[in-house]
Amino acid sequence: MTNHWVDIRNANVIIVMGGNAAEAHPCGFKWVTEAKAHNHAKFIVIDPRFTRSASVADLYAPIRTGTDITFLGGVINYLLTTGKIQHEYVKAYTNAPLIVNEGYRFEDGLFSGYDAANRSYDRSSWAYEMGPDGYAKIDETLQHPRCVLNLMKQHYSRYTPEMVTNICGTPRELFLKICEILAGTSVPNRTATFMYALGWTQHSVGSQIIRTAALVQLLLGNIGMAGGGINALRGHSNIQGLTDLGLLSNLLPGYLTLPGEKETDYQAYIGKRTPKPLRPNQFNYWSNYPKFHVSLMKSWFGDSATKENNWCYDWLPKLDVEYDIMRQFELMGQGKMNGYFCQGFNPLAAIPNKAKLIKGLSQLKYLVVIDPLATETSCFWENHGEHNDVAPPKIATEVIRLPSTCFAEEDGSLTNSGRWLQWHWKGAEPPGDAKGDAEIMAGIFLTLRELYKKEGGAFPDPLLNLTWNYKMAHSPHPEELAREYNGKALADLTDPKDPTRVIVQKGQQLDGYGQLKDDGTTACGCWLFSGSFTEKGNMMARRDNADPSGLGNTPNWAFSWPANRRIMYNRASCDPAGKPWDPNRRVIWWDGAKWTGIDVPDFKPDSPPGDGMNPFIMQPEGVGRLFALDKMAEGPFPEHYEPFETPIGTNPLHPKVISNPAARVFKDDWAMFGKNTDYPYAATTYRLTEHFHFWTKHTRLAAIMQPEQFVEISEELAREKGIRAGDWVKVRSARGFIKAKAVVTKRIKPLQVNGTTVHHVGIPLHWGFKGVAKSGYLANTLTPFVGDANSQTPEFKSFLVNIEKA
Ligand SMILES: Nc1nc2c(c(=O)[nH]1)N[C@H]1C(S)=C(S)[C@@H](COP(=O)(O)OP(=O)(O)OC[C@H]3O[C@@H](n4cnc5c(=O)[nH]c(N)nc54)[C@H](O)[C@@H]3O)O[C@H]1N2
Ligand SMILES: Nc1nc2c(c(=O)[nH]1)N[C@H]1C(S)=C(S)[C@@H](COP(=O)(O)OP(=O)(O)OC[C@H]3O[C@@H](n4cnc5c(=O)[nH]c(N)nc54)[C@H](O)[C@@H]3O)O[C@H]1N2
Ligand SMILES: [Mo]
Repeated sequence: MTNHWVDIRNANVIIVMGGNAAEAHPCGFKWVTEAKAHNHAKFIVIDPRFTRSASVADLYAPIRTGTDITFLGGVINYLLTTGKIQHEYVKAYTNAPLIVNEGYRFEDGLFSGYDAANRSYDRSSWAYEMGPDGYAKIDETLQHPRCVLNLMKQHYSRYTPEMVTNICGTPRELFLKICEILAGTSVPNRTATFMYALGWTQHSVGSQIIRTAALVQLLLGNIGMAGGGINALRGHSNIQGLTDLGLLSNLLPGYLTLPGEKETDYQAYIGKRTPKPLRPNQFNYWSNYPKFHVSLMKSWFGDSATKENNWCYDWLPKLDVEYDIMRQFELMGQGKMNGYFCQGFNPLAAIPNKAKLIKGLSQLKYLVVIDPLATETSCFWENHGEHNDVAPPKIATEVIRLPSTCFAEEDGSLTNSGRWLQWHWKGAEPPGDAKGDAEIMAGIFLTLRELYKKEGGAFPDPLLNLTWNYKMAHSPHPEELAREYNGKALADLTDPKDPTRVIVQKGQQLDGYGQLKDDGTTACGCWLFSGSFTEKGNMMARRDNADPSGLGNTPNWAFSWPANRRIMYNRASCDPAGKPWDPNRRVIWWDGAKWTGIDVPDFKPDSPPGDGMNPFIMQPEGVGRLFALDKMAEGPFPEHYEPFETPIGTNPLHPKVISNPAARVFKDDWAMFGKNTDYPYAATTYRLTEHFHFWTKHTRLAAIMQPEQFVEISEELAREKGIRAGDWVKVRSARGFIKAKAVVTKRIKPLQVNGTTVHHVGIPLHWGFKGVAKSGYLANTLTPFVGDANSQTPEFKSFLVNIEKA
């Protein structure tokens, strides 16, 4: 979230689109109710299904799955053609006036630079036109035909209300009504917030859907404002913490990135990640990259990391490709992977195309599962009749199960969607032989290190030199780990303005990442978390809910990364002169000498208004990007592409380019996509409040509340197919089938799309063959093996099925 949960209360308009917060985030959803009660906020839900969120909305609009870029592109077109944007904000705080390179083109669904053979783009023409002074060119009058605003107008002129209705199936009047309500927040003293989750991310164009919403928010001047922002509602209680700590294959902690295999030169690696400013006098935050990186390496490798050995740069793995979860299973299937560790992860249930997953797991030599429960993954080799029809004697994989605690059985911090690190305390002792995850990992590490010491082996250096200074080597305490993430001084640190004054003594915890150095005198395991465990103690354990501003930002409750900042990009909540756009939403302001306010300024604290410094300091040009330059795989402006399995079989905007031309598909998976002639219905998978994924079916009470697998269809489709409520139905895709009970509902309606009727089939995802609930099929028996071109998040939300009475 750019903002945070409590801040939703400050919004005038709330859009839940691509999510179902009432069901999947029932606790946080209370802030929507508060906004309605105290702020008379208008609450809008846009979803293929009339959800529990929709049931309390002021306005509900249906939409066909996978078409949100068209809807939001239509909103952009409405805002630009009616002029209902926050003009001063757009001109000063976005790249609207910057001029784009002459070589940039968009034609017939493709941007310039497309390489069909590799399904990827040469992105070099998606750039600014540079002036002789080395800075990007700008036209403050917004007249230049190639300034971003004019290219954007041209790009979205195709997204007319007629096109929106034709592609999304949303009735025209409803669409226009939503445009009008959103446009009402283009004035400085009204804001809208977008709350989204998987209904946006789980598409082959997921990242671009989110970007389209960000464009709407920038045009409306809603980023940086209390009650505004783009708010990703995260899933597992600590999934935000997972990405913050770099547990994706291409990341290091704090969103630093692993080198690629060609990046053998340390200086070149650092140089590439420390971009030069694109506008005069712009401060670029990533100029701090070397400080973060060197401090990370000092944290990991201590005295072994020296300037002379480039802080052990050669010890970092170098990536040939990204090892996302789909690639991992692709490699398993090709027999290129020997062993696999699953910690708190049940991929057989969670990843698309079950048949492909079973094939992969069956080819492993060994599989280690670290989990409190007997999951489907750990039991993939068991025969469960129609629900898991495998032949155990043919599977040679050795499966090792290590029983772990669950989060409630240990101390630690959870980072919520609003970026708050909140400390929690153990609620119960672990049962039986279960051990905490840290203890299990420590055990594996210490044993491996011992083996390397005794027997040697290829490349032992990083293992033998890893810092491991815990009181109990076999079981690091969560507080010890948290202190490492915060970071400490390795030498006395002095005040840059007065070198005789020591501000942090050698060995002490740092106050925040502002104190990090690139000379080896600081260690820090994750710069974003610096400030969370200082000499004053555990900031994550703070529980003071005082709210002096009345805007709900409670600065002494837990710790919010970065730097305890509650609203990101908050410099943009003030006009260029440093005065808050809205006197009732004063977040920060310029007091004549410095930036101050009720939040930690997201800006250089002493940089006065008018000195050329722009508010989005994470970008080298300092402004919000309407045009993304080379950052996205499929283009600098979001464009509508159909799901890989489309119920209309064409793309009405450009029939020659139907689906995302830059999405990765493995060779054998092309043949596994279904056509609308065989599988005519649009399917989508989702959650129910009563279950959490695939593990609450192991608890009796949850199993009683939702005992049995079902799918949802409209009354119209039921009639067409002769299906009655409660009938057993068979749902088939090109990858397999499931059987479930039919729920026939008014909450799903057929939509008129591009001259045909599109029916949706709704598939809750919680069932499987382990646990105490009635055994069922894994929903991911049906889903296709393709993901978002940038994040590789699978397309779980839009695929094709057929349905018949079983
Ligand atoms: N009770 C419970 N809560 C949970 C979870 C759980 O399993 N159970 N899981 C947690 C996790 S890990 C996550 S990631 C979150 C997920 O939170 P959500 O994303 O809110 O959950 P979903 O139910 O997967 O999907 C949300 C909605 O997206 C809609 N949708 C599908 N396709 C589209 C589309 O193309 N456009 C639009 N506009 N909407 C679409 C679906 O109809 C559905 O109502 O929930 C978390 N909370
Ligand atoms: N079709 C379809 N598929 C989906 C989705 C969808 O919307 N549609 N959503 C996707 C999403 S967003 C998600 S997040 C995934 C979820 O997929 P998973 O994360 O694989 O699902 P969970 O059942 O939450 O699995 C977590 C496992 O962690 C274990 N666990 C709990 N606490 C601890 C602990 O402290 N330590 C350890 N070691 N284990 C613990 C649980 O017992 C459980 O088995 O599913 C994805 N798959
Ligand atoms: Mo998730």
